[in-house]
Amino acid sequence: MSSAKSKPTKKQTSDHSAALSATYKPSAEFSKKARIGSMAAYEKLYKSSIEKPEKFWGSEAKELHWQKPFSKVLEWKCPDAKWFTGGKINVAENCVDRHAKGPRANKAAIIFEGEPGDTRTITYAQLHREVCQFANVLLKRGVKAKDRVLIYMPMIPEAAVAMLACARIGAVHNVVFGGFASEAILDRLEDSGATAIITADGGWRRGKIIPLKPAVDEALKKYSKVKNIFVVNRTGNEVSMKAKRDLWWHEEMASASAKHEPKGFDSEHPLFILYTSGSTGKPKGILHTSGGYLTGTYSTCKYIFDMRDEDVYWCTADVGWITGHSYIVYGPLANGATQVMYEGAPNQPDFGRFWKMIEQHRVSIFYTAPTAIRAFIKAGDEFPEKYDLSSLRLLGSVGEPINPEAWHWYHEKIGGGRCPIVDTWWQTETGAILISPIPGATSCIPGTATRPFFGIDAAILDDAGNECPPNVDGRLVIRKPWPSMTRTIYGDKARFKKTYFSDYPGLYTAGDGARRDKKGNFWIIGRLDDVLNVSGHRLGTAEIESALVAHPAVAEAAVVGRPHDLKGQAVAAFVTLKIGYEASAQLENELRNHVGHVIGAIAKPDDIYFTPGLPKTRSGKIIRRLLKELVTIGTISGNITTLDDITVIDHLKILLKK
Ligand code: 7RM
Repeated sequence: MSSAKSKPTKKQTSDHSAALSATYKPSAEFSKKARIGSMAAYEKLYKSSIEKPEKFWGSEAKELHWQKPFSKVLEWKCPDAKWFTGGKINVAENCVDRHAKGPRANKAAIIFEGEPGDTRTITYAQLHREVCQFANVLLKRGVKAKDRVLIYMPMIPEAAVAMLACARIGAVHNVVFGGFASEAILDRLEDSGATAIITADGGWRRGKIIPLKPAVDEALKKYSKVKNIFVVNRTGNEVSMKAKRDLWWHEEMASASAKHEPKGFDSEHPLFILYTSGSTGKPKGILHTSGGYLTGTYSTCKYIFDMRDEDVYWCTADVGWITGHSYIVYGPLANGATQVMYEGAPNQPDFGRFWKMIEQHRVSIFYTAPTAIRAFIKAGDEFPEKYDLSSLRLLGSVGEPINPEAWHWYHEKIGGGRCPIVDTWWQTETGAILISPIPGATSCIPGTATRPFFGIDAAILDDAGNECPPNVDGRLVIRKPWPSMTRTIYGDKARFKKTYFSDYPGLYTAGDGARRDKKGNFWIIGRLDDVLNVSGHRLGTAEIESALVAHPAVAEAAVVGRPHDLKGQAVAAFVTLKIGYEASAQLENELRNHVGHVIGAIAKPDDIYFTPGLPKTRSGKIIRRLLKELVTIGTISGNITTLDDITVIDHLKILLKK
């Protein structure tokens, strides 16, 4: 197997930092089989895709099934994009019928594993049947094209069936993450004007039933437009069913026909709304449409995950996030992939669960988040070491910059040193991955998402709108429209224009800080509100965090700025330690010096707080805003409804009083 290992170009020495910045070229074996097998091939296609984006995207779109071919690839009048105009497409037909009616009919589409250990394999033919049936259920109950349908479900195949059935009849789904409370449901119902809800009695999480239906009932006390609630029987816990309004999924399905002809919708027909937090105010309803979104997710899956019929793909995200929409439902199914879907927690019954599932289902492509990787590092190497992970050939990362320490652990302990890691940068708004290695071509360097995807014209600009020279921080922008870009903030075009298209005329601003190195690799620093300015030096909180996490004692770290008389801002670090390490003044000092050593004295944290946990959103993003409030005003004034564990805040308040 050693010939297949991707080798660091720098000699692996005892020098820790040299190993951390090594470059990993894909193995010859991997490149040979890949669609894009060399950097020269990437450069060539990238160049032509940027010179003629409409040609590239047009030919990608043509790999999908159009009921009526499009006459024009793009109509762009900033901020309004129309892709594949004149074309009629049915998204569900592309994700399901196309495969169900061909040689993939009896291929597994979804290999489901419930947290208690129950498993179910759904072939494309079976998926087709279920999607058609549920489409008929929705139609029978009066759901029409463009109606909004709220989906609040656990990670079970019915969630994908529900989304696809909406897409099939042209209804607009709004998936609300199952971890959100009734208030979040109510906000979204009101903003979207939804008239139907699809939910379940509950789902399994950490060995317990998490009820879902009661939160829906609670929200509906203050919202009256919902005509029907469809309820999947997953956990068997008792739920109250309101006569006529509330319907059991299995009862509705039992009498529904499996015959449904998919109608073609305009390419710009709305597909879904997904709410995402902005820097201020209420969540934004990011709207995505049909033909362009499907083209983007299809094409990125094909090139970035290099998906093959023989692959078993697993993305550990929840369907409640954009990653679940694009890289569980639409992208992989449009590619006819076989994928694993898992209901529960990564540590149920212990931190070996994921690795056991990879062994059992022979997973070959695995896509997860840095926050999960750090939790696994903290739990200990003995978990992955117990299992055979040799089926893996490609790893992916998403959601935040991956710190080199986590990258190396992922590469060695999970990838066995042989799997490329695609560090994929994108956003709810971008719909699909925009910056990422192409695994058979790009040399991976821990910490960089490397180069833009085909057709993506990414750049880094200074405040005046000039392109930053290499290694100088600026704002990440996308200069040309791309098919899977969001079309609006639902019901608020003005906010859409202001948030994304007003910093620089005609360009999309991502809200992330980034820099490019001399080779053209993009290093994402983080949200611009997370950038510190210490004595005139710009520092990414992620950089300091990465340095802290590289210390053997540190499991996870979050860094924020606080006002400082002399420096402008001082660095405050919140640190959780790995098991076996204890907080002490000595360790505090050691960490300070460590950061000074890795980045420079300027980045040494002024304050270090040792804490058992960090405030996170339910998708695992650290909420630095709360930490920032704590260190600046000593308390929390803002909204904490997105917080996963409220007790963390109480603990931090006590810590800061000391
Ligand atoms: C897919 C997703 C978007 C924000 C984005 C970044 C951060 C995501 C990476 C990343 C560095 C990455 N959508 N982000 N991926 N930063 N490297 N590979 O997470 O809408 O929920 O978040 O996440 O700050 O702007 S999202």
